[in-house]
Amino acid sequence: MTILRSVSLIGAPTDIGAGARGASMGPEAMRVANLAQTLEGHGVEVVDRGNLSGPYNPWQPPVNGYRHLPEVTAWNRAVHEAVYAELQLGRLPILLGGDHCLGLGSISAVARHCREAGKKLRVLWLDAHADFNTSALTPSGNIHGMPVACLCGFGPQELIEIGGHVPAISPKWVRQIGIRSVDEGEKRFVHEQDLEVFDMRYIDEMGMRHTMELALATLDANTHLHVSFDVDFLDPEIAPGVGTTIPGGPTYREAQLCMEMIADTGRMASLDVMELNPALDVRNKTALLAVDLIESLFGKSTLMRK
Ligand code: B3U
Ligand code: MN
Ligand code: MN
Repeated sequence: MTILRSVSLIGAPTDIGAGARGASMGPEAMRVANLAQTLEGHGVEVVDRGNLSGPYNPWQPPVNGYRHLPEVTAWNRAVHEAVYAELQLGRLPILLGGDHCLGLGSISAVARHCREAGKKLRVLWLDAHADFNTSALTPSGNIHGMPVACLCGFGPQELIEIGGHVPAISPKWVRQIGIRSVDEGEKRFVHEQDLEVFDMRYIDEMGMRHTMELALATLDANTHLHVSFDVDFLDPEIAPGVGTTIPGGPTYREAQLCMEMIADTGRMASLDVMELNPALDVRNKTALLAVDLIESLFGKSTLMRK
């Protein structure tokens, strides 16, 4: 397998784009759940870069359709630089969120790296939500509901240009999996932009195996695979520690298979673990589950495979 085996953990302790407080404690909960030690147990070299810093959360209502836009911009700039620096070193960055607005900083860095290295990019967006809102469509103003739209060039100037190239990515490069909560206007926009969405209805009918076969089709040796894992992707029965629980998500077995099939490609070269909210968790079980699933992403499976 050609998985990059040198990993850098980057903590981004903020809930600046979220609708509930607490995702700012996500990075520490992942460390307490032994993420680094667990990966080392699988032969992965791990360096923990510690936490980024940025503005505190002023908890204000939306201004022109956005909550905390200047603060969101500052955090995403920090994330962009940190993720880009690790990619330049040939390492695999794992961004520990933090809310999902930071997927913008992370994926814009990955896209910049791919542009410069002449690589193709595939983004797997594992989430209950499409995160494809704009200021005109959002019901909340929370920017964690907008990162995919911003990456595709639909958003405020200061956010869409973070990676220097607008748009950072094309909707064609994205596959969304596990989606089950999309706002009305957002739904129309997803169709308009032709985002490829494997929602829960699709997974129910076709199964996780077929879903992942399609989502991972046409990867080649020159493809950088980025996984953006919003922990609310998982069913809340197994993962209560997130700000917006949406019932009817993937079970433990479905989530494991999803991660194992990603690992089998050998192409994953960057990862976000977002929206973990320890304030809403039960004895850190959601963080422990996330670590368990990340182990599978790095190639652990029940039986040895060749
Ligand atoms: N779509 C809603 C809710 C939401 C999106 N992402 C999360 N929640 N975590 C919104 O506010 O944009
Ligand atoms: Mn999300
Ligand atoms: Mn979500």
